[in-house]
Amino acid sequence: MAKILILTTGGTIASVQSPDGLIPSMTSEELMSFMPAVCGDIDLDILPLFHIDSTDMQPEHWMKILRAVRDNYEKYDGFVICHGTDTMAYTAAVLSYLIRDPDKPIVLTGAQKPIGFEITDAKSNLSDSILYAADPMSRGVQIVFAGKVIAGTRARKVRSMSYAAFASINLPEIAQINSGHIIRYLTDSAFCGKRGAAGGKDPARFCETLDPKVFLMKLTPGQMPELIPEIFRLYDAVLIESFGAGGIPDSLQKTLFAEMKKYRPEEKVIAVATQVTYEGSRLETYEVGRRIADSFQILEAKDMTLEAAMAKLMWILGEKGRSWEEIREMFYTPVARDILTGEQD
Ligand code: ASN
Repeated sequence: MAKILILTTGGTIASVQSPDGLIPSMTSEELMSFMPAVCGDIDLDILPLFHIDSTDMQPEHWMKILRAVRDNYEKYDGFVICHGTDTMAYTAAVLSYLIRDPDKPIVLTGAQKPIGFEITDAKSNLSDSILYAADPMSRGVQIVFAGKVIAGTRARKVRSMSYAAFASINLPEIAQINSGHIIRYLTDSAFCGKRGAAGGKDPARFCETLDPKVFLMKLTPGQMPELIPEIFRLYDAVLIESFGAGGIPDSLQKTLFAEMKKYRPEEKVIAVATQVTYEGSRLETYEVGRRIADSFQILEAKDMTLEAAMAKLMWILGEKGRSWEEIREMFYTPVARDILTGEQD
């Protein structure tokens, strides 16, 4: 009989209506009381971690989730983390880097409507997640939501109200779940393989260091450069969410480049990504992109999601003293299919 541990953190799934709006105050026992018997032969335990709207998710919460999975890893066959949808893609990305080569499934799920509402997606999301986590071929960090199984490194919240809240960006969905049947599309060893078989790698290594000082700087036309020196002062890495294939506007270039010249590339890591959802960046395409790519040692997110690029930088910089070569190599080395186009492109 598969043993699954359900970790609860709050979110809409565990929310109740209050005069001030939805609040995630349901206890884990109340949450589970709404669950119909999922499958006769799955043994479920519940571990409440906290009760927050995922808008309030912080790196300390990520560490609490990580330690709960680590401390119970040997005792269970799979994990289901009930989480608010707003920051679920960030948590999924962070866990994908901090839990390396897991040979068991670590599933994140939630809902767009509370489990106590008459019309809700919570019950199907939870039962799909439990079913997926109990399947002996499931492994790795994934989001199970609205019948889709999405790699933790590839998820993005794309709808704020309706049920199909998540999309898989620049990678097909790993699987679909239809009326209790799992249809697998990707069978890489990161997502699929017999439990306990590490595929030649050390099974599940847990990394507990993270550097949250990564700033996401979204570019907009007309932006003023005055804040840039302050961002450089406060943060260890800046992920520039630029336009289209990637580029730096003339209006910001002087200030940005002056700051970049003050530091070695490993002291302030600069990465360029795009605000376009699909297909990623290709900095060498335009002169506006080559301006930065030809003059500085920087990273490029390419087809990675912003959430994954943020989380990957936090993970890489979590260990102090890495050289620029190490940082670059780690950033471009694929983890759970987070990047398809490596440095060679
Ligand atoms: N605000 C909620 C949260 O992220 C949204 C949800 O779960 N659907 O906690």
